[in-house]
Amino acid sequence: VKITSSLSKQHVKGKDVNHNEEKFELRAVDKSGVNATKEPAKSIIKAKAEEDSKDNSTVARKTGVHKVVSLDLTLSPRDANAVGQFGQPALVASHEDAVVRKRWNEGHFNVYLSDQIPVDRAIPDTRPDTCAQNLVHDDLPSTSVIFCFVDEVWSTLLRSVHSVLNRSPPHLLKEIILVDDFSTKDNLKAPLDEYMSQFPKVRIIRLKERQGLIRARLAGAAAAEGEVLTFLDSHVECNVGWLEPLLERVYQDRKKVPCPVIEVISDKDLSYMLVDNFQRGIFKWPLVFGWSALPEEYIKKNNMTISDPIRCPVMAGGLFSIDKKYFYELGAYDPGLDVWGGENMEISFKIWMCGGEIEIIPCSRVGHIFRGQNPYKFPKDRQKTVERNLVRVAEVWLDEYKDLFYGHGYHHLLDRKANDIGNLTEQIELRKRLKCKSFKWYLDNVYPDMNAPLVKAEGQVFNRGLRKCLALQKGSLSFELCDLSKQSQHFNYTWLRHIRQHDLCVSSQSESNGFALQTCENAKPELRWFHKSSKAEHLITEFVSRHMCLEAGPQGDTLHLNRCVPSNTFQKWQFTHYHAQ
Ligand code: LR7
Ligand code: MN
Repeated sequence: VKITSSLSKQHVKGKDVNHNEEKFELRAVDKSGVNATKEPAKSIIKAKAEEDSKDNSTVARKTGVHKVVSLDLTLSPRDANAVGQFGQPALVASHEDAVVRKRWNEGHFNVYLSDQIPVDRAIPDTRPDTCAQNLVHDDLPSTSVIFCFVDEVWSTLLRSVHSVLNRSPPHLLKEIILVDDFSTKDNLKAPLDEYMSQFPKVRIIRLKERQGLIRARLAGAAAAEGEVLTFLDSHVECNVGWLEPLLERVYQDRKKVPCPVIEVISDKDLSYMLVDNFQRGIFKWPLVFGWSALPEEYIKKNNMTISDPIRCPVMAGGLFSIDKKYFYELGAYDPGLDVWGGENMEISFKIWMCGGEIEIIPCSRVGHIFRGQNPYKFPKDRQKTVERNLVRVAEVWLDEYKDLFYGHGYHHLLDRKANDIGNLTEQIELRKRLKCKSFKWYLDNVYPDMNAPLVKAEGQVFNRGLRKCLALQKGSLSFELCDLSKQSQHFNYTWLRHIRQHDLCVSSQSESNGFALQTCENAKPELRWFHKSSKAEHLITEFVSRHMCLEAGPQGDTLHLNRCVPSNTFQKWQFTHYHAQ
């Protein structure tokens, strides 16, 4: 499987955002919230609190509320003619193409252009209309914002930091922690220290060797003093009013893990683009992150509006808030995960299976530059690094469903000798200690629209030439008249490509062109049979192992391997039920 990021880019709305200055200024006037207009608790909060109290997990607190603070500290005066101002697409003249291309690889986006855009540019307020009227509590917890970076582009790193400083209510922003994951660029050393020294809230932590984003986040979390941790990628722009809606959810229930809507900052023209509504994070096999719209019926059934929190089976990974104590109760991240990838699956499964919830909060919006490639080096092979991370996650969290992970192109990872995944004891212990629910529970309750059949096919194995079914009796295989009631005729064709009855698997023996029965073992390649099922052939196809086909003898007294001949019906097999191709 090639690991790509194609799925991970949010679908950008067909219609462009309103880059209208007027609208922007209109919103920006709404600074009243800074001094908290104390209005009675009503509407949204009340409705939500009632809804939440149904599960008894929320402590109802009686404090004041105010309208969400929609401030943007550097709003005026602003140079309306600056490049990229208000999130508009910025253009470079054609004679600059060469320099754009030359500097592209510094960050795998238009670095040349980014450097010309003000570090505190305005962006359009893309929240649904009702968001600015929402009420949040006066005594929200404070947060530490943690940015990890390795060789981040100067202008995008600064823009990320400024967007937090300018658009977060100061009393809620405990600090900004920049974790430098052993960058090599000179400007990220003394010049960055110097630049950030003008902001007392910004702290820089320097890692002494490259740790990867997962352990870098752990280092940031360990140093954090806020009650809530807020993780962000280092090439983002937080939008107006982004923070309070996140903290409000944590306040209502410390086991809620809210994520902002991640909008798209174009890698080419750096414009700020809206994404579709009702999007949630999902995964497909083999644990590939993606976005998918909530099912229409679900939206109707729950009377959802575009500003309601969206339950989210998995998070994208980079942008979320979490109660600091809760983060540690969950065992934080598996520190054995390297560099990049998989940690979003790990924390998502952990949160849901161990009693928490992940939500996307449409009233909180943060732009992110989606890049075609990672602009930094992986200490080891990228593909292998990500695969190893995913195997760790699969082995700890997926239970019997890990077969689906391996079965989607990762069979080779079952060979532990070739793939050292490190020690998992602590992670497995943690799951036990936290008494987390099963992966089946997660699928049934959190992601019911996920199709996850445990076997690819099951039932009788009918041979077309012989017109009889395979049977396993007294430890050996034979053919019998098909009889649905006989358990001896029931086999599974698994994701690991085993033809299996209980613990026994059909194995090919290349020397003798025969077969044998063996105890099923994941790592043995001789137990894997490639079985293509296609509707066109009425699901009757071959079992292929080592380029040879499983064949029944004409009298039904043998079962052997033979050269594959498409017209040979004694090589055609059919299971009763097929759950997946
Ligand atoms: O070794 C590293 N050390 C780091 O500090 C590698 C990366 N990093 C930093 C890096 O500088 C950046 O700030 O970690 C951050 C994330 O790395 P990216 O931007 O290269 O990741 P990404 O945006 O391609 O990938 C997404 O998936 C990752 C899986 O490990 C992380 O969870 C990222 O945080 C995550 N990004 C998002 O969720 C933003 C939305 C993208 C989507 C979908
Ligand atoms: Mn990123």
